[in-house]
Amino acid sequence: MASKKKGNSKKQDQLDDFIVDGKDQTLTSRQGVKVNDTNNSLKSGERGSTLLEDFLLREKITSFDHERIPERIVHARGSGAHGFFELYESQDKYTKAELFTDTKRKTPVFVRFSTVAGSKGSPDLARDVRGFAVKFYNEEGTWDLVGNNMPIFFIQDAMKFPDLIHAVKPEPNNEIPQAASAHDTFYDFISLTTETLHNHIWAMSDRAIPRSLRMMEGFGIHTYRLINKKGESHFVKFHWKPVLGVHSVTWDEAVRINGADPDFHRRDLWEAIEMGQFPEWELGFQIIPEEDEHKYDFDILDPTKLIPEEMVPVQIVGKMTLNRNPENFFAETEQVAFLPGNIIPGIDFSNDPLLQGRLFSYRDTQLSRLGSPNFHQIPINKPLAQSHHNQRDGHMQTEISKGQTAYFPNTLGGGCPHLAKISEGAFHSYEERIDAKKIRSRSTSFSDHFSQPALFYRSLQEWEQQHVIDAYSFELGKVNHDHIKSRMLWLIKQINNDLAKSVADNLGMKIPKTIDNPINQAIGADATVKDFQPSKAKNYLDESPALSQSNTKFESIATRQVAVLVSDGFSFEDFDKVRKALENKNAVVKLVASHGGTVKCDNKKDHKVDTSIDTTESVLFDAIYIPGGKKSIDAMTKVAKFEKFVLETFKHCKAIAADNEGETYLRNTRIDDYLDDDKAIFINCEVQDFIKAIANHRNWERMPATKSIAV
Ligand code: HDE
Repeated sequence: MASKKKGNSKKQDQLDDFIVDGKDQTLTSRQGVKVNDTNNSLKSGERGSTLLEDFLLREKITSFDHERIPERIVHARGSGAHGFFELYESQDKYTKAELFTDTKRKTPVFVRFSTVAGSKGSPDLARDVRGFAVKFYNEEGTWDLVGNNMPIFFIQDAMKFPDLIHAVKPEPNNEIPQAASAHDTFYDFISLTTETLHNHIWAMSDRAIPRSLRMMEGFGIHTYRLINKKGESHFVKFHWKPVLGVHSVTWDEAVRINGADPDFHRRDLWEAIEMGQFPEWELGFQIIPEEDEHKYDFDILDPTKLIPEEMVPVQIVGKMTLNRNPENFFAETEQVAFLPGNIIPGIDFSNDPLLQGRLFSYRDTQLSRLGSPNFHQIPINKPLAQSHHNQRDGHMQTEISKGQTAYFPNTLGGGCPHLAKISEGAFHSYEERIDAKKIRSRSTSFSDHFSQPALFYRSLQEWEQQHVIDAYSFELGKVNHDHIKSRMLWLIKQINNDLAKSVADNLGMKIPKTIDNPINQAIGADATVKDFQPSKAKNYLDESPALSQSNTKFESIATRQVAVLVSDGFSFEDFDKVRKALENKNAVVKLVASHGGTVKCDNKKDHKVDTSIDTTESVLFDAIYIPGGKKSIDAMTKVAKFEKFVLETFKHCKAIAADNEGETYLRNTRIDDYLDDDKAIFINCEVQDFIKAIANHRNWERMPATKSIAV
C-alpha cells in the first residue's frame, strides 16, 4: 500500500489505498506464494512436455489471455488525468450543488479526452470531434459532465446514434478506413441527414485537429438545468475555456504527426503535467431563465444548435487544473466509466431528446465493457460519497455488505439504509409540468438545419475558411460515388455559395441545381418534408466572433516546443541567449542535431542532444531557431533533412529565427524570397519578437506563399 501524502485530495487518498507497488518486493503468485522461476515452465525432464500441474504457468497465461476488455464502441482512443476544480464565486442564486456554492472546496476531478471514431490504438491527430469528459468527485455524490470539444452534436435524437456511428466507423465489408470520416458511408449518411450539417462543418474546421488537448474548448452541449435551494430552475449550457487559448495544427501537419508520433496528444498532456505546467480550463455558464425558453429563433432543447455567446454571455465561475498523471493507464483511463446520468442535487436534465437517450446508453455500455453492475466499485469510479443501498452480488463484488437485509422497507435492519429528506440533501427531480401526447416525431422547432452552419462559416477568418474549403475538398475527394458528392455540394451551397463553389472546383464537379431525393428521409416517413427545407434558415446574427479561433488567447508560450537546429561548432552565445529567454517563459527548448549523443558548441563544450534530426520531424515543434557558427552551418548544409525541417516549418506558418551564420543557412533555402517581409521570421532580431510570434501560434498571412513551397 502506498503511504498517504500531505496535500492529497480525499479522492487521491482513496485511490492510494488501492495502489500496489512492486518496488523492493519479492515476486509472488496471485495467492502470495513466493516464486523463484518465472522463465521456465514445469516439464517432464529438460526436453520433455509441459505438465498440466504447472499452476504458475497456467495462472500467468490465463491472466494474459484475459488482459483485454472490449474497447469503447465510440471514444475508444483516450487520455486521462487527475486534477481539481475550484469555484471563484458562489453561484447559489442558480444552484444548490455544493461544488458551485462552496468557494473553499477543491473538488477532485478525473478527465478523459478522446477521439470518437478510431480504435484504441488509432493516431491522435485524426480529423474528429474530441470527447471532453469530466468526473467530479463530490462529497454529495459523483457528477459526470460528459461533453465534447464542439458545442453541438450531429443528430437531434438518440434514436439516430447507431446510424451515425455505423456510417462513420470503418465500412463493415473491409474495415476501411481507420479513424477517418473521409469515406462513402459517412457522406451517404450526412448527405441524407441535414441535421448533421452544423456539427459536420465544425468537424471540417480546425477545431477537429487541435494542437493540444490542453488547447481546446469543452462543451456540455445539451441544455441542462440548475436548481437552487428554493427549487427554482434556470437552463444552463456548460463551457470549458482553456487558459492557453484554442489552437490547432494544419491538416498537412496532422497527417505527418500521425506518422511521426501517433501519441502526440497523449504525450503532450502527459509531459506538460510531468513538467509542472498544469493544464487549466475555466468553467463558464450560459444561463437562460425559464421564461426565455422560447425566446430564440432556435430551440434550446435542440443539441444541434449553440447559443451564440454574443446573445447569452458565458459567465466564468471557476477553474479546473489537471495536476497528476494516472498511475496505471488501464486501471484508471481505460476503466473510468462516465455516465451522463451521474447527477447531483442542484443540477438536472432538460428534455433534450439526445440527452435523454444518453441516460440509458452509458450504464448499459459499461455493463458489457466492464463486465458487471459493480463497475462503480472500481477505484477510479468509486464515489467519494459513502454509498449504502440494497443492490447486491454480481460479478466481481468487492464490497462485503453486512447484515440480514437487502430490501426496503425493513425492520430487521433497523429500517436502514433509510431515506433522506430533500432538506437533508436528497436528490429531487425538477417538477416540470408535462401535459402532452405520446408521439414519435420531430418538433418543427428543430427544423432549421442551415442557419447555424452558415453563421459558423461567416464568423471565420479567411484563413479558417480556407481550411474548411480544403477539408471538404479532401474528405469528398475520398468519396467514390458521384451522387453522394453531388448531394453534398448542393447542401454545402445552402450553407454558403462561395464555399460550395470552391469545393466543387477542387473536386472538378458542378454543383447540381437540385437533388433527387427529398431531404430528410431521416426525419420520418410521414414528416412534413417542407418544414425541413433550407428555406427555413434564419439570419439572427451577422457574425459570432466567439466562434473564430482568431479571437482566442495568444499570450503564452508555456510548453511550446522549439527546435534548435545545430551541428558541431554552433555558436554558444547565440544559443544561450535564445534558450534562456524561451525557457524563462516556460517554453521547451530542444537541441536537434545532425547526430545523436552530444554536440560541441564553438567553446568546445559538449551539449546533450535531445534528438538527432533523423529521429524527429518538424511537425512535432512549434518553432525553430538556428544559431550561428560557420562550422555548424556548413555541416547542416550537407544534411538534407535540415532543409526539409525549415521548409515544412515555413509551410506550416510557424515562427523561425536565425542569428549570424544561421541567416546564410536560411538564404540558401527556397524560402529566401520571403525572409525579409514575413512577420514571423526573425534574423538577428530581439528574442522578444520571436517569443511574441510563437505566442501568436501561426503567421496565417504567410499561407498564400506556402502554396509554392512543396515539401
Ligand atoms: Fe456518447 N457514448 N453517446 N456522446 N460519449 C459513449 O459510453 C452515446 C454523445 C461522449 O471518455 C459510450 O462509456 C449515445 C453526445 C464522450 O469514457 C456510449 C449518444 C456527447 C464519451 C455512448 C451519445 C457524447 C462518450 C461509449 C446519443 C457530447 C467518452 C463508451 C444519444 C455531449 C467518455 C462509453 C469516456 C462515450 C453513447 C451522444 C460524448 C456507447 C447513445 C451528444 C466524451 O455509451
